[in-house]
Amino acid sequence: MPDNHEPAKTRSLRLGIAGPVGTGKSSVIATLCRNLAGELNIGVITNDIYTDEDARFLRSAGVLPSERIRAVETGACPHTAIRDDVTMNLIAVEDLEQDFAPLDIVFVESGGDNLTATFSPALVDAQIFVLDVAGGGDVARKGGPGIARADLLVVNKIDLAEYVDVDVEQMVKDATAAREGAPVLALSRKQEDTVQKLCAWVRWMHARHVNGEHTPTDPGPMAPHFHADEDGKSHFHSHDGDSHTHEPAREPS
Ligand SMILES: Nc1nc2c(ncn2[C@@H]2O[C@H](COP(=O)(O)OP(=O)(O)OP(=O)(O)O)[C@@H](O)[C@H]2O)c(=O)[nH]1
Ligand SMILES: [Mg+2]
Repeated sequence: MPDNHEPAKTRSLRLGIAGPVGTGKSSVIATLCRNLAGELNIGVITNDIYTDEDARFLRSAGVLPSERIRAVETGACPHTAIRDDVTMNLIAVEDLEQDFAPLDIVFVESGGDNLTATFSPALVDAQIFVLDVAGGGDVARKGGPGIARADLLVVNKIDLAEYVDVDVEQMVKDATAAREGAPVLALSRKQEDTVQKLCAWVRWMHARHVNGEHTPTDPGPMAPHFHADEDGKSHFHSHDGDSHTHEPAREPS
């Protein structure tokens, strides 16, 4: 008997882009959209604390129809919405997948945060962590969950390396050692060969996702850190396994 039900739609590859403030996350997404939108059906979710600045930047870049780029305003430290309670982001991703079905990839940009913020595997299937040479050549050696265990580590803005005295080859070598051989890509949006390598990695990850060959992995929780409340008081904050605890901060000595 013929089956009139619609065929099950394949869920998109949800690909997170994390990394410290200003390292080039939005630019990486713009570059990927510019290069891949002709072959893959793409949507984008951005995360900002108080604004939709990243979404507006991407819309103005004209790399995708603007309705495919949606902003989540987290209203709290960005890592909270990509790690502890991903509900806002999950709803945004699912709405986008439904409105533009079938999407191949949804890029989720994390708000710029500290070096250790990573996505929960409940939100994304794979994640790219973006560093840049301007943050210093030794950053890659310092490790942390995103640097060590993201699916891809990008060392961005290598066109600036000579101005900030960074040896890109050494930085990539250090990062590769910190990642025990997991992939590291030196990138500049001004160097086409590096852009093509980034696109090739994303195509490869998408194919693995479609073929059921990719298992999302958790890079691990971020390091304990301090937050300032609106009243100016700070509290200690840790993300250990499933628990998420706040304690009053110790007085500075
Ligand atoms: N020279 C150079 N500049 C770049 C490159 N990629 C990004 N930039 C610049 O770096 C700055 C920050 O880029 P964004 O893409 O906005 O960085 P971001 O990580 O999204 O920033 P936040 O969302 O604010 O954390 C911008 O001025 C970009 O033009 C690159 O490959 N080379
Ligand atoms: Mg951005």
